Parts: sequence; C-alpha cells; structure tokens
Amino acid sequence: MLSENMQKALNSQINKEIYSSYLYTAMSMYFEVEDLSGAASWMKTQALEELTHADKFMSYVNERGGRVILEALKKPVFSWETPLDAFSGALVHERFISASINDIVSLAREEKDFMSDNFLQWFVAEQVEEEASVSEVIRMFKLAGGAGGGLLMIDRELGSRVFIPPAAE
Ligand code: OFO
Repeated sequence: MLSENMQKALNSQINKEIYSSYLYTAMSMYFEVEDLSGAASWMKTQALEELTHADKFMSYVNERGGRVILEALKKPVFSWETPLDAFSGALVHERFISASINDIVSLAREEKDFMSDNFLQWFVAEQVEEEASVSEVIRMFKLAGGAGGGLLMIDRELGSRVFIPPAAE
C-alpha cells in the first residue's frame, strides 16, 4: 500500500508527465507553423513518449492499491522566438522533471518504500537520456547558426525519429 504522501507525489508526477506531453504538442504545433516538419514530428514523438511515462506511473499507483487522481493541466506556452528557444525550453522542462523525480526518490527512501524507489529508478535512467537527447538537438541548432541549409539538414535529421512504444524497447 502506498503512503498518502507517496500517492500524492506520484499523482503530481502523473500530472507533470501529461503536461510534458501537452507542452511538447504545443512545440510540435509551433514547428508546423514554422515549416519545420521534422522538428514538429520529433516533438510529436516526444509528446507520445511522455504519455507512456504517465501511463507507467498510473499502472504503478494502481498496482500498489493507490488511487490515480487526475488534476487540471495548466496552459502551455505555445510560441517561441526561434527553434533553438523552443528546444532550450524543453531542456529547462526536462531538468525540472528530473528534479521532481529525484524528490520522489528521496521521499521513497525516507519512507523506506523500496518498491517505489526501485520503480523510480527506470525514470532516473530515462531522464539521463531525455536531457541528453534534447541537449544534442540544441548543440546541432547552435552549430547550424539558426538558418539556411544547416537548419534544413537538422530538420530532416529530426524527422527521422520514430516512436518506439515501451513494450517494444
Ligand atoms: Fe520527458 O520525461 Fe517524462 O519522465
């Protein structure tokens, strides 16, 4: 059985994961408007991945006999100055998510809830990947200088990302 505090923390994380999906959908729509279909597709894939993260948390809460409570989502930002700004925003957001997951790990350890601690380790590892992949895109945009043929090449590269559902990983 989950403690009340742990259930609250996990529900709050479910909201953050679904919000992540909402934010990346907003970024995807921004890239559509900017005619960067590869970046739009990359962000749409990211948005789908975030829903699988929320789903993992929801399944875990249910498995532990807890109650999933869905809260309202806040409105995401929907416009950015440049593609680099949007990806920089994504990195800030991923760091926020990493900190949030670390806080739940701390709570699990305080409460000696080793099942939750063990469950959360998947997310700890995943955040290393999430931060690294967004940082890599930022690096590419910086190298290309934000315009011209370089930008089109990056866009093509970003468009090659495909969604891999967790079960098939
Ligand atoms: Fe992008 O992170 Fe979920 O967990």
